[in-house]
Amino acid sequence: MNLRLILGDQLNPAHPWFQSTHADVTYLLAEVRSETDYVSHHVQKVCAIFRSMERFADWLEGAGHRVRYLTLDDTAAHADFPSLIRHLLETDPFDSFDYQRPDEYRLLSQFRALEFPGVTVTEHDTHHFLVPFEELAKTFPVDRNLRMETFYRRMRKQHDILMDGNEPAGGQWNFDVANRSKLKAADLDQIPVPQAFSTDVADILQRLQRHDVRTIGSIGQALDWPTTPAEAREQLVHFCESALPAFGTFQDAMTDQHDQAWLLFHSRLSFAMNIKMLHPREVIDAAIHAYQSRPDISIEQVEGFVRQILGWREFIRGIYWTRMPDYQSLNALAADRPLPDFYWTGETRMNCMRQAISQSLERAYAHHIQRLMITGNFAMLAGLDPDAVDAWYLGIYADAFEWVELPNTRGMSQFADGGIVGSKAYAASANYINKQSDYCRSCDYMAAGKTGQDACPFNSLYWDFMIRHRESMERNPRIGMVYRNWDRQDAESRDLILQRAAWCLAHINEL
Ligand code: FAD
Ligand code: DLZ
Ligand code: SF4
Repeated sequence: MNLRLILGDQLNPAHPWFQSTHADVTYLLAEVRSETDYVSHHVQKVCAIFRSMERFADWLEGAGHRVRYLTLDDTAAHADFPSLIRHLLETDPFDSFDYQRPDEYRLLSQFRALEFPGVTVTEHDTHHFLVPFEELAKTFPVDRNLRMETFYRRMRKQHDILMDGNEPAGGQWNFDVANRSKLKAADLDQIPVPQAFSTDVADILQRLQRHDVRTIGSIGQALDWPTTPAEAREQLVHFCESALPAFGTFQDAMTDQHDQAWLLFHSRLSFAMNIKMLHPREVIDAAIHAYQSRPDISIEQVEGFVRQILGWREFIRGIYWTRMPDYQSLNALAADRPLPDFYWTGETRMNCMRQAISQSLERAYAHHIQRLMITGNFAMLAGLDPDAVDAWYLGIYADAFEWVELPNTRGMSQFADGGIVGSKAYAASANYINKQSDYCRSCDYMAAGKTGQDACPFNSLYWDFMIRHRESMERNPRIGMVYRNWDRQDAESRDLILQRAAWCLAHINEL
């Protein structure tokens, strides 16, 4: 008898395990406290994972497999997977235990240490990523400075994606410069209505309450996330039809002037991909098919989208697995300030932060530029402790799993890895936020102000950050110019800016 574990982010119906049925194999899906508790998750994330697990179990059963689904009620006596699995192996006549390789260092270490007398333990691949696990060490050597762009071009060639023979389709590898438009009033009409879902999760909410599971954020009447591969595919089709035609153009734009400002032209497919309901290659192929069959989708749009999945997503995973476990404690900028309360409430006078945090609490979602240039940028400028920042990002987003959250947060956004993911810190003042959004127009603070109580905190904090880290940052030729601008200002102005920053840091919860 063989017991096979399927984790909450391993719901891949195309996995080789499920291609034939075996009477001696039992599939196990289990709600377990170690997973609900390793961080405070958003309530929508837990509900979306549990409902997707249940529906996956139903599908497996319908396809003729033997399945055990254990809820929190059934697993209450077991704190984690090793304890639960030991119990199951002792109470039923299983002689082998199989698992798919977890996408997280913590669980992988736990599973590789499992030993049960008389039971064979076997690890299997998840068959989900485009770079095979065994090739990660060769593809992402630890002794080399890696850049996403180089990796991405190699992936395009290797998988023959958006290629004209040996040349990139459209004559350019990267249309990033075409992806920076601000939304003008006339563009707001183009923002599509997102695909919505409304799954009843009242029973799960009751279960979470019964077991005192601590969650963050809110949930409306029903769950607005896909919970089956069919629903995820609906979301993909809807995205290609309605948002892909402008995805690249407005990839970095932000607004608070529209009902769908929280999503704009983004796909919200990360959750479905990360729990493996949807294969990244299927998403890439669907976008390219739409581009090839529809004249209103230009290469700039589709390339921008493909780059995120074929490039960034795979690159980030490679960094995670080749740099862990050291990576999780890197703190190159020695940041140590606690997270201000407004990260948990959204209650701040800074409009950009209020919008990004409130929608995250309300929807378990923020789009990339909000995560990077608003909440992430503020955290880095203010010197917030990267452990606290990681825990926030890992908990609040429905798509957050450590392999993808950690290098994005600690690396790309906080520069705590000292430049492994990106070549420079994404530090920005109000100037950038004002250029990419209309947040500043309805903010209590003055985007142009650097000193005094009304001045935008991002401005003085930006300079304070740059001065705090001058020695290391100035070595980067892409940043040297910034210091020449600073040095040109008179001493009194510089002093006032740093005083304003000191006030902001001392009164951070009042901002
Ligand atoms: P779209 O804008 O529609 O992009 C399409 C897809 O590209 C995404 O679904 C995603 O799979 C992929 N993608 C885009 N950017 C990245 C990236 N930088 N890394 C990996 N994949 C990417 N993404 C997660 O999936 N989980 C996380 O926990 C996560 N944490 C992040 C934390 C920070 C601080 C930052 C700056 C980014 C983080 N990202 C994370 C990356 C990115 O912000 C999200 O993938 C994206 O916002 C998800 O929304 P979407 O599906 O609408 O993406
Ligand atoms: C995130 C999550 C949560 C909240 N709960 C469960 C669970 O009860 N059972 C389960 O199998 N998986 C859950 N997950 C997803 C796991 O935490 C995820 O598989 C690991 O973090 C590896 O990526
Ligand atoms: Fe954010 Fe500053 Fe603009 Fe206000 S003025 S929205 S705080 S960048």
